[in-house]
Amino acid sequence: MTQDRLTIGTRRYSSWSLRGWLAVRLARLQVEEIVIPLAGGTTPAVQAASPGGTVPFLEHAGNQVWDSLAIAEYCAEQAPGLWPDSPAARAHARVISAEMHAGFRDLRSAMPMSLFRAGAAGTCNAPAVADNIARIEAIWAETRARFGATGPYLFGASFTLADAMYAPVVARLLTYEPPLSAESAAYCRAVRRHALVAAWYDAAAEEPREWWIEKYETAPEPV
Ligand SMILES: N[C@@H](CCC(=O)N[C@@H](CS)C(=O)NCC(=O)O)C(=O)O
Repeated sequence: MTQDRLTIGTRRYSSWSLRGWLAVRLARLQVEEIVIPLAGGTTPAVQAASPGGTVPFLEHAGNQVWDSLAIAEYCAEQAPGLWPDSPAARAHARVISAEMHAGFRDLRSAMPMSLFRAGAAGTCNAPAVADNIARIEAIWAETRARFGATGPYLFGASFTLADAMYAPVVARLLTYEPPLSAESAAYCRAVRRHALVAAWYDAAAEEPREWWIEKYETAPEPV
């Protein structure tokens, strides 16, 4: 039987790891955390550690789960309540999480997650990225209008797996500071203030300097 553990990549950069880690922490799974410093391309240690060659990779109770959305679903089975309660809200949470997991490629490549990158604000105005951001803002606005009246998150007072899936998008928007509606900016602040997200940032700030990847720390060329 394997040890229960969650393998993740460098917290400053590993957006998919943040999603999986939030799900595992929301579900309160007792796992050892192993952090593999990412190389900024293919990371041999990640290839060796994970069946899918990527992180996050969860090993729990003899199960192996190597994809962030699958980890979210696994955690929801372990701790019911991580998706919204009503079937309509749950269906919506799942479809917007799936859209995030499969999409927004222009945003993801133009704005790599780098939590403390200096000089990044306002550097990316590419139309394809603006289109991705417009779609994300539309999703957030629709979701909050339909389901979010009770609190600051997508489905109200509870930080759900849908918020976990969008947390790295929030991190990118906070680093690159593109123009956002007041409502989107308020949602980003709420996510950043969540105790688990704050804990992730704090742990990322403590990572050794040797793990930094220069191309993600220097100011990006404006596009
Ligand atoms: N679809 C996967 C994508 C995971 C992914 O691409 N993770 C990156 C790190 S953020 C990775 O492991 N890259 C391979 C490497 O660094 O070698 C998921 O949702 O978990």
